[in-house]
Amino acid sequence: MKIKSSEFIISAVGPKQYPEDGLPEIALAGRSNVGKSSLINRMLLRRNLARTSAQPGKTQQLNYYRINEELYFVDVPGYGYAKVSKTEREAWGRMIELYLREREPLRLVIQLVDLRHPPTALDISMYEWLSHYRIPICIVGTKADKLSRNQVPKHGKIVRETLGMPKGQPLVLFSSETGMGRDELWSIIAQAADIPLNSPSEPQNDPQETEDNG
Ligand SMILES: Nc1nc2c(ncn2[C@@H]2O[C@H](COP(=O)(O)OP(=O)(O)O)[C@@H](O)[C@H]2O)c(=O)[nH]1
Ligand SMILES: [Mg+2]
Repeated sequence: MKIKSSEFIISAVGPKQYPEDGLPEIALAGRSNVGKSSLINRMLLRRNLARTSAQPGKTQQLNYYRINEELYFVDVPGYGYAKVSKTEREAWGRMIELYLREREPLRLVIQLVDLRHPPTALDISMYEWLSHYRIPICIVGTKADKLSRNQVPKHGKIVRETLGMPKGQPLVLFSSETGMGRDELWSIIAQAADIPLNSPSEPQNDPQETEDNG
């Protein structure tokens, strides 16, 4: 995917603030600190567009980023953050639930899990919830660079088994440090959003950059 533009649009605290242009939306979900902001930055080749926060879970909004005037990334701040009140957490949960269940332009939820450890109980319930509502999911195992080369596929297998993922469902082994998994994830996103990997307005004059996804 050629990134021609990427910009932060809004931290939405409710549906009235969601964009109305109907562009496809790709949501990023996962517990605080799992690497959502880092993944957004790496996907967009931006160093600091999505702040990699030192204060996990502080943001309680849906953060919208628009890419190439073609799609949005929606950063859904982490679940499982202990330091907010129960009332806050419940209100937040309702907002996320509504967004995930009823947002018309939503095409895919990328659920991030930390590849170093088996998915947590919260990861599992999030996954089961999304599956229950038949929301398209792609699981991304983050921080793959922190594992040795031969640990990576082993841990991938544990993630698949722990979540009970069906065979055809994608699991992308990812690293925001090295860029591992980036091309694979873009290809999944482009397919879900129904946009070309290389925009048609962009002459494909460099055949070596064209991916073979066969
Ligand atoms: N080594 C490594 N560290 C990562 C990776 N992704 C995120 N981190 C680190 O994990 C911490 C939390 O990342 P962040 O993107 O803010 O997580 P978020 O809370 O889900 O948005 C930061 O210190 C990041 O630098 C990765 O792929 N590899
Ligand atoms: Mg973040």
